[in-house]
Amino acid sequence: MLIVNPATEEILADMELADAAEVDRAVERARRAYESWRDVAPGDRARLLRRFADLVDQHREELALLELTNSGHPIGNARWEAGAVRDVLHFYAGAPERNHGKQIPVPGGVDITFQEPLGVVGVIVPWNFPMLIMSWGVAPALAAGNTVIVKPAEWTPLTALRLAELALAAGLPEGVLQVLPGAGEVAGAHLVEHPGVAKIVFTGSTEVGKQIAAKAAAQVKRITLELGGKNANIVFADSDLEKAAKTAPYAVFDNSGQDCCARSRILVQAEVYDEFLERLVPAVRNVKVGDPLDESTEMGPLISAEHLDRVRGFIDGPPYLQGDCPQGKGFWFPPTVLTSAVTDRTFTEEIFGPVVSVVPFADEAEAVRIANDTRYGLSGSIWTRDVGRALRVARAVEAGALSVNSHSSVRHWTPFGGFKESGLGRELGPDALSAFTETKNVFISTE
Ligand code: TXE
Repeated sequence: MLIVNPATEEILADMELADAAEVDRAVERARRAYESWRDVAPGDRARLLRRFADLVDQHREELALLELTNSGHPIGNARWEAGAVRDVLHFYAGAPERNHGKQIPVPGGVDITFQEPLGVVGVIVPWNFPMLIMSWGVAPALAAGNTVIVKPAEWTPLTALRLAELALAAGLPEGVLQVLPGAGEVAGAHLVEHPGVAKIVFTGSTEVGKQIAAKAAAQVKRITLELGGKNANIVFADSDLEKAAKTAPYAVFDNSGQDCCARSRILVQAEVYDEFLERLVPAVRNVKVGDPLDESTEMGPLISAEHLDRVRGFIDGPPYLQGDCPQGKGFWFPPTVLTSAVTDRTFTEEIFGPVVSVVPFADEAEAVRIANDTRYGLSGSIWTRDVGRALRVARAVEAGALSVNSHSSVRHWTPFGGFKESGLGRELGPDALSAFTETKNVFISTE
């Protein structure tokens, strides 16, 4: 399969895709590696993960440029992502030595629990944040004593392959972390169905997530799912309107809108609706779209020609506002603002492109009703100066990661994941380890 730079359409590599037999061999290697990796002393496992993190840090610029070339991310974003991969590895490097069980008082003996690793974990990664999302599954899985097979997205395998090389160079034993480029329906599906794989971590579309959940259920296989989003950015009349309008474009056009946390529905209280739109226009026009290598670029291209067609297909009338983007080679789409009705497809479906819809609402109850009127429930923002309202709305919105007077969704210290059809389970934060371990209870009689 040809791997293409989405900003230039230059061919970067011709990648061989793994077939089912190759997945079988990788699972066999991972199972063998698991036999010794699970028994590596926690302090030694921690040291290896720290060394891996240090190598990522030393290769930060190289990884950033590779991600930029393969995914079209602006250089500033790509550098941040490489730094975030390092931070996630460091954070979970602290976990093996703190992965304690409990001693529970019971009559007639002593009762203790152990946090046992699961075995081989399959991590199926999307193309929107290839190395970052890979690290969210890999770091806690390895820390807990599992071995991992990563199946990167077809279009974006390059940083994943480089990270696997760095892991080996850091001293992780052969077979502990493997990366297998392959097609979703072939290598991905085979990993999900393989009885030797104990758990699947999947980030991608809700449709594929449902198929994976159904197949995993047949084997009672453990799963964590991070799926789509159609997130609300709720702006109340009492908010700092200038800040809300200035930051709103970045909350959706960042990574060209290819972000499950994109705040692609802006809900504005009716009395400030016109004023908000007036302030939004220059903010959108100011978004710098272009060459990802240019240090001042804020938005790059879409990932592929196919995805560009999909995003274009959503726009069937004149938009309220459209910014500029490069013409010619590359998969470019301009920042686009729509004033949709709440029933429009653009307001209800995840576009996964730089398209945002703005609608008015009358009061708090209506804002919550519109925000929740979706099958998704991943993230959202609430802009208000009223603390009581901020908390009331945050509690009422059915989503897993909310921010008040901010658009921040992902921090490696805190849990991340979705309500409803946005997913199952949580990644990141201190509790992620429990998603990669099984609790074992042992009772020892003293009688
Ligand atoms: O995702 P897929 P696609 C949403 C977004 C986007 C749409 C389609 O709306 O426009 O999904 O993107 C692997 N068994 N998100 O088609 O197909 C695949 O190879 C096992 C949201 O790229 O879900 C890739 O590695 N694996 C999202 C990964 O699944 C399978 C991120 C994701 O691909 C498989 C990406 C199968 N049957 C897209 N079929 C987010 N939550 O951030 C595919 N795959």
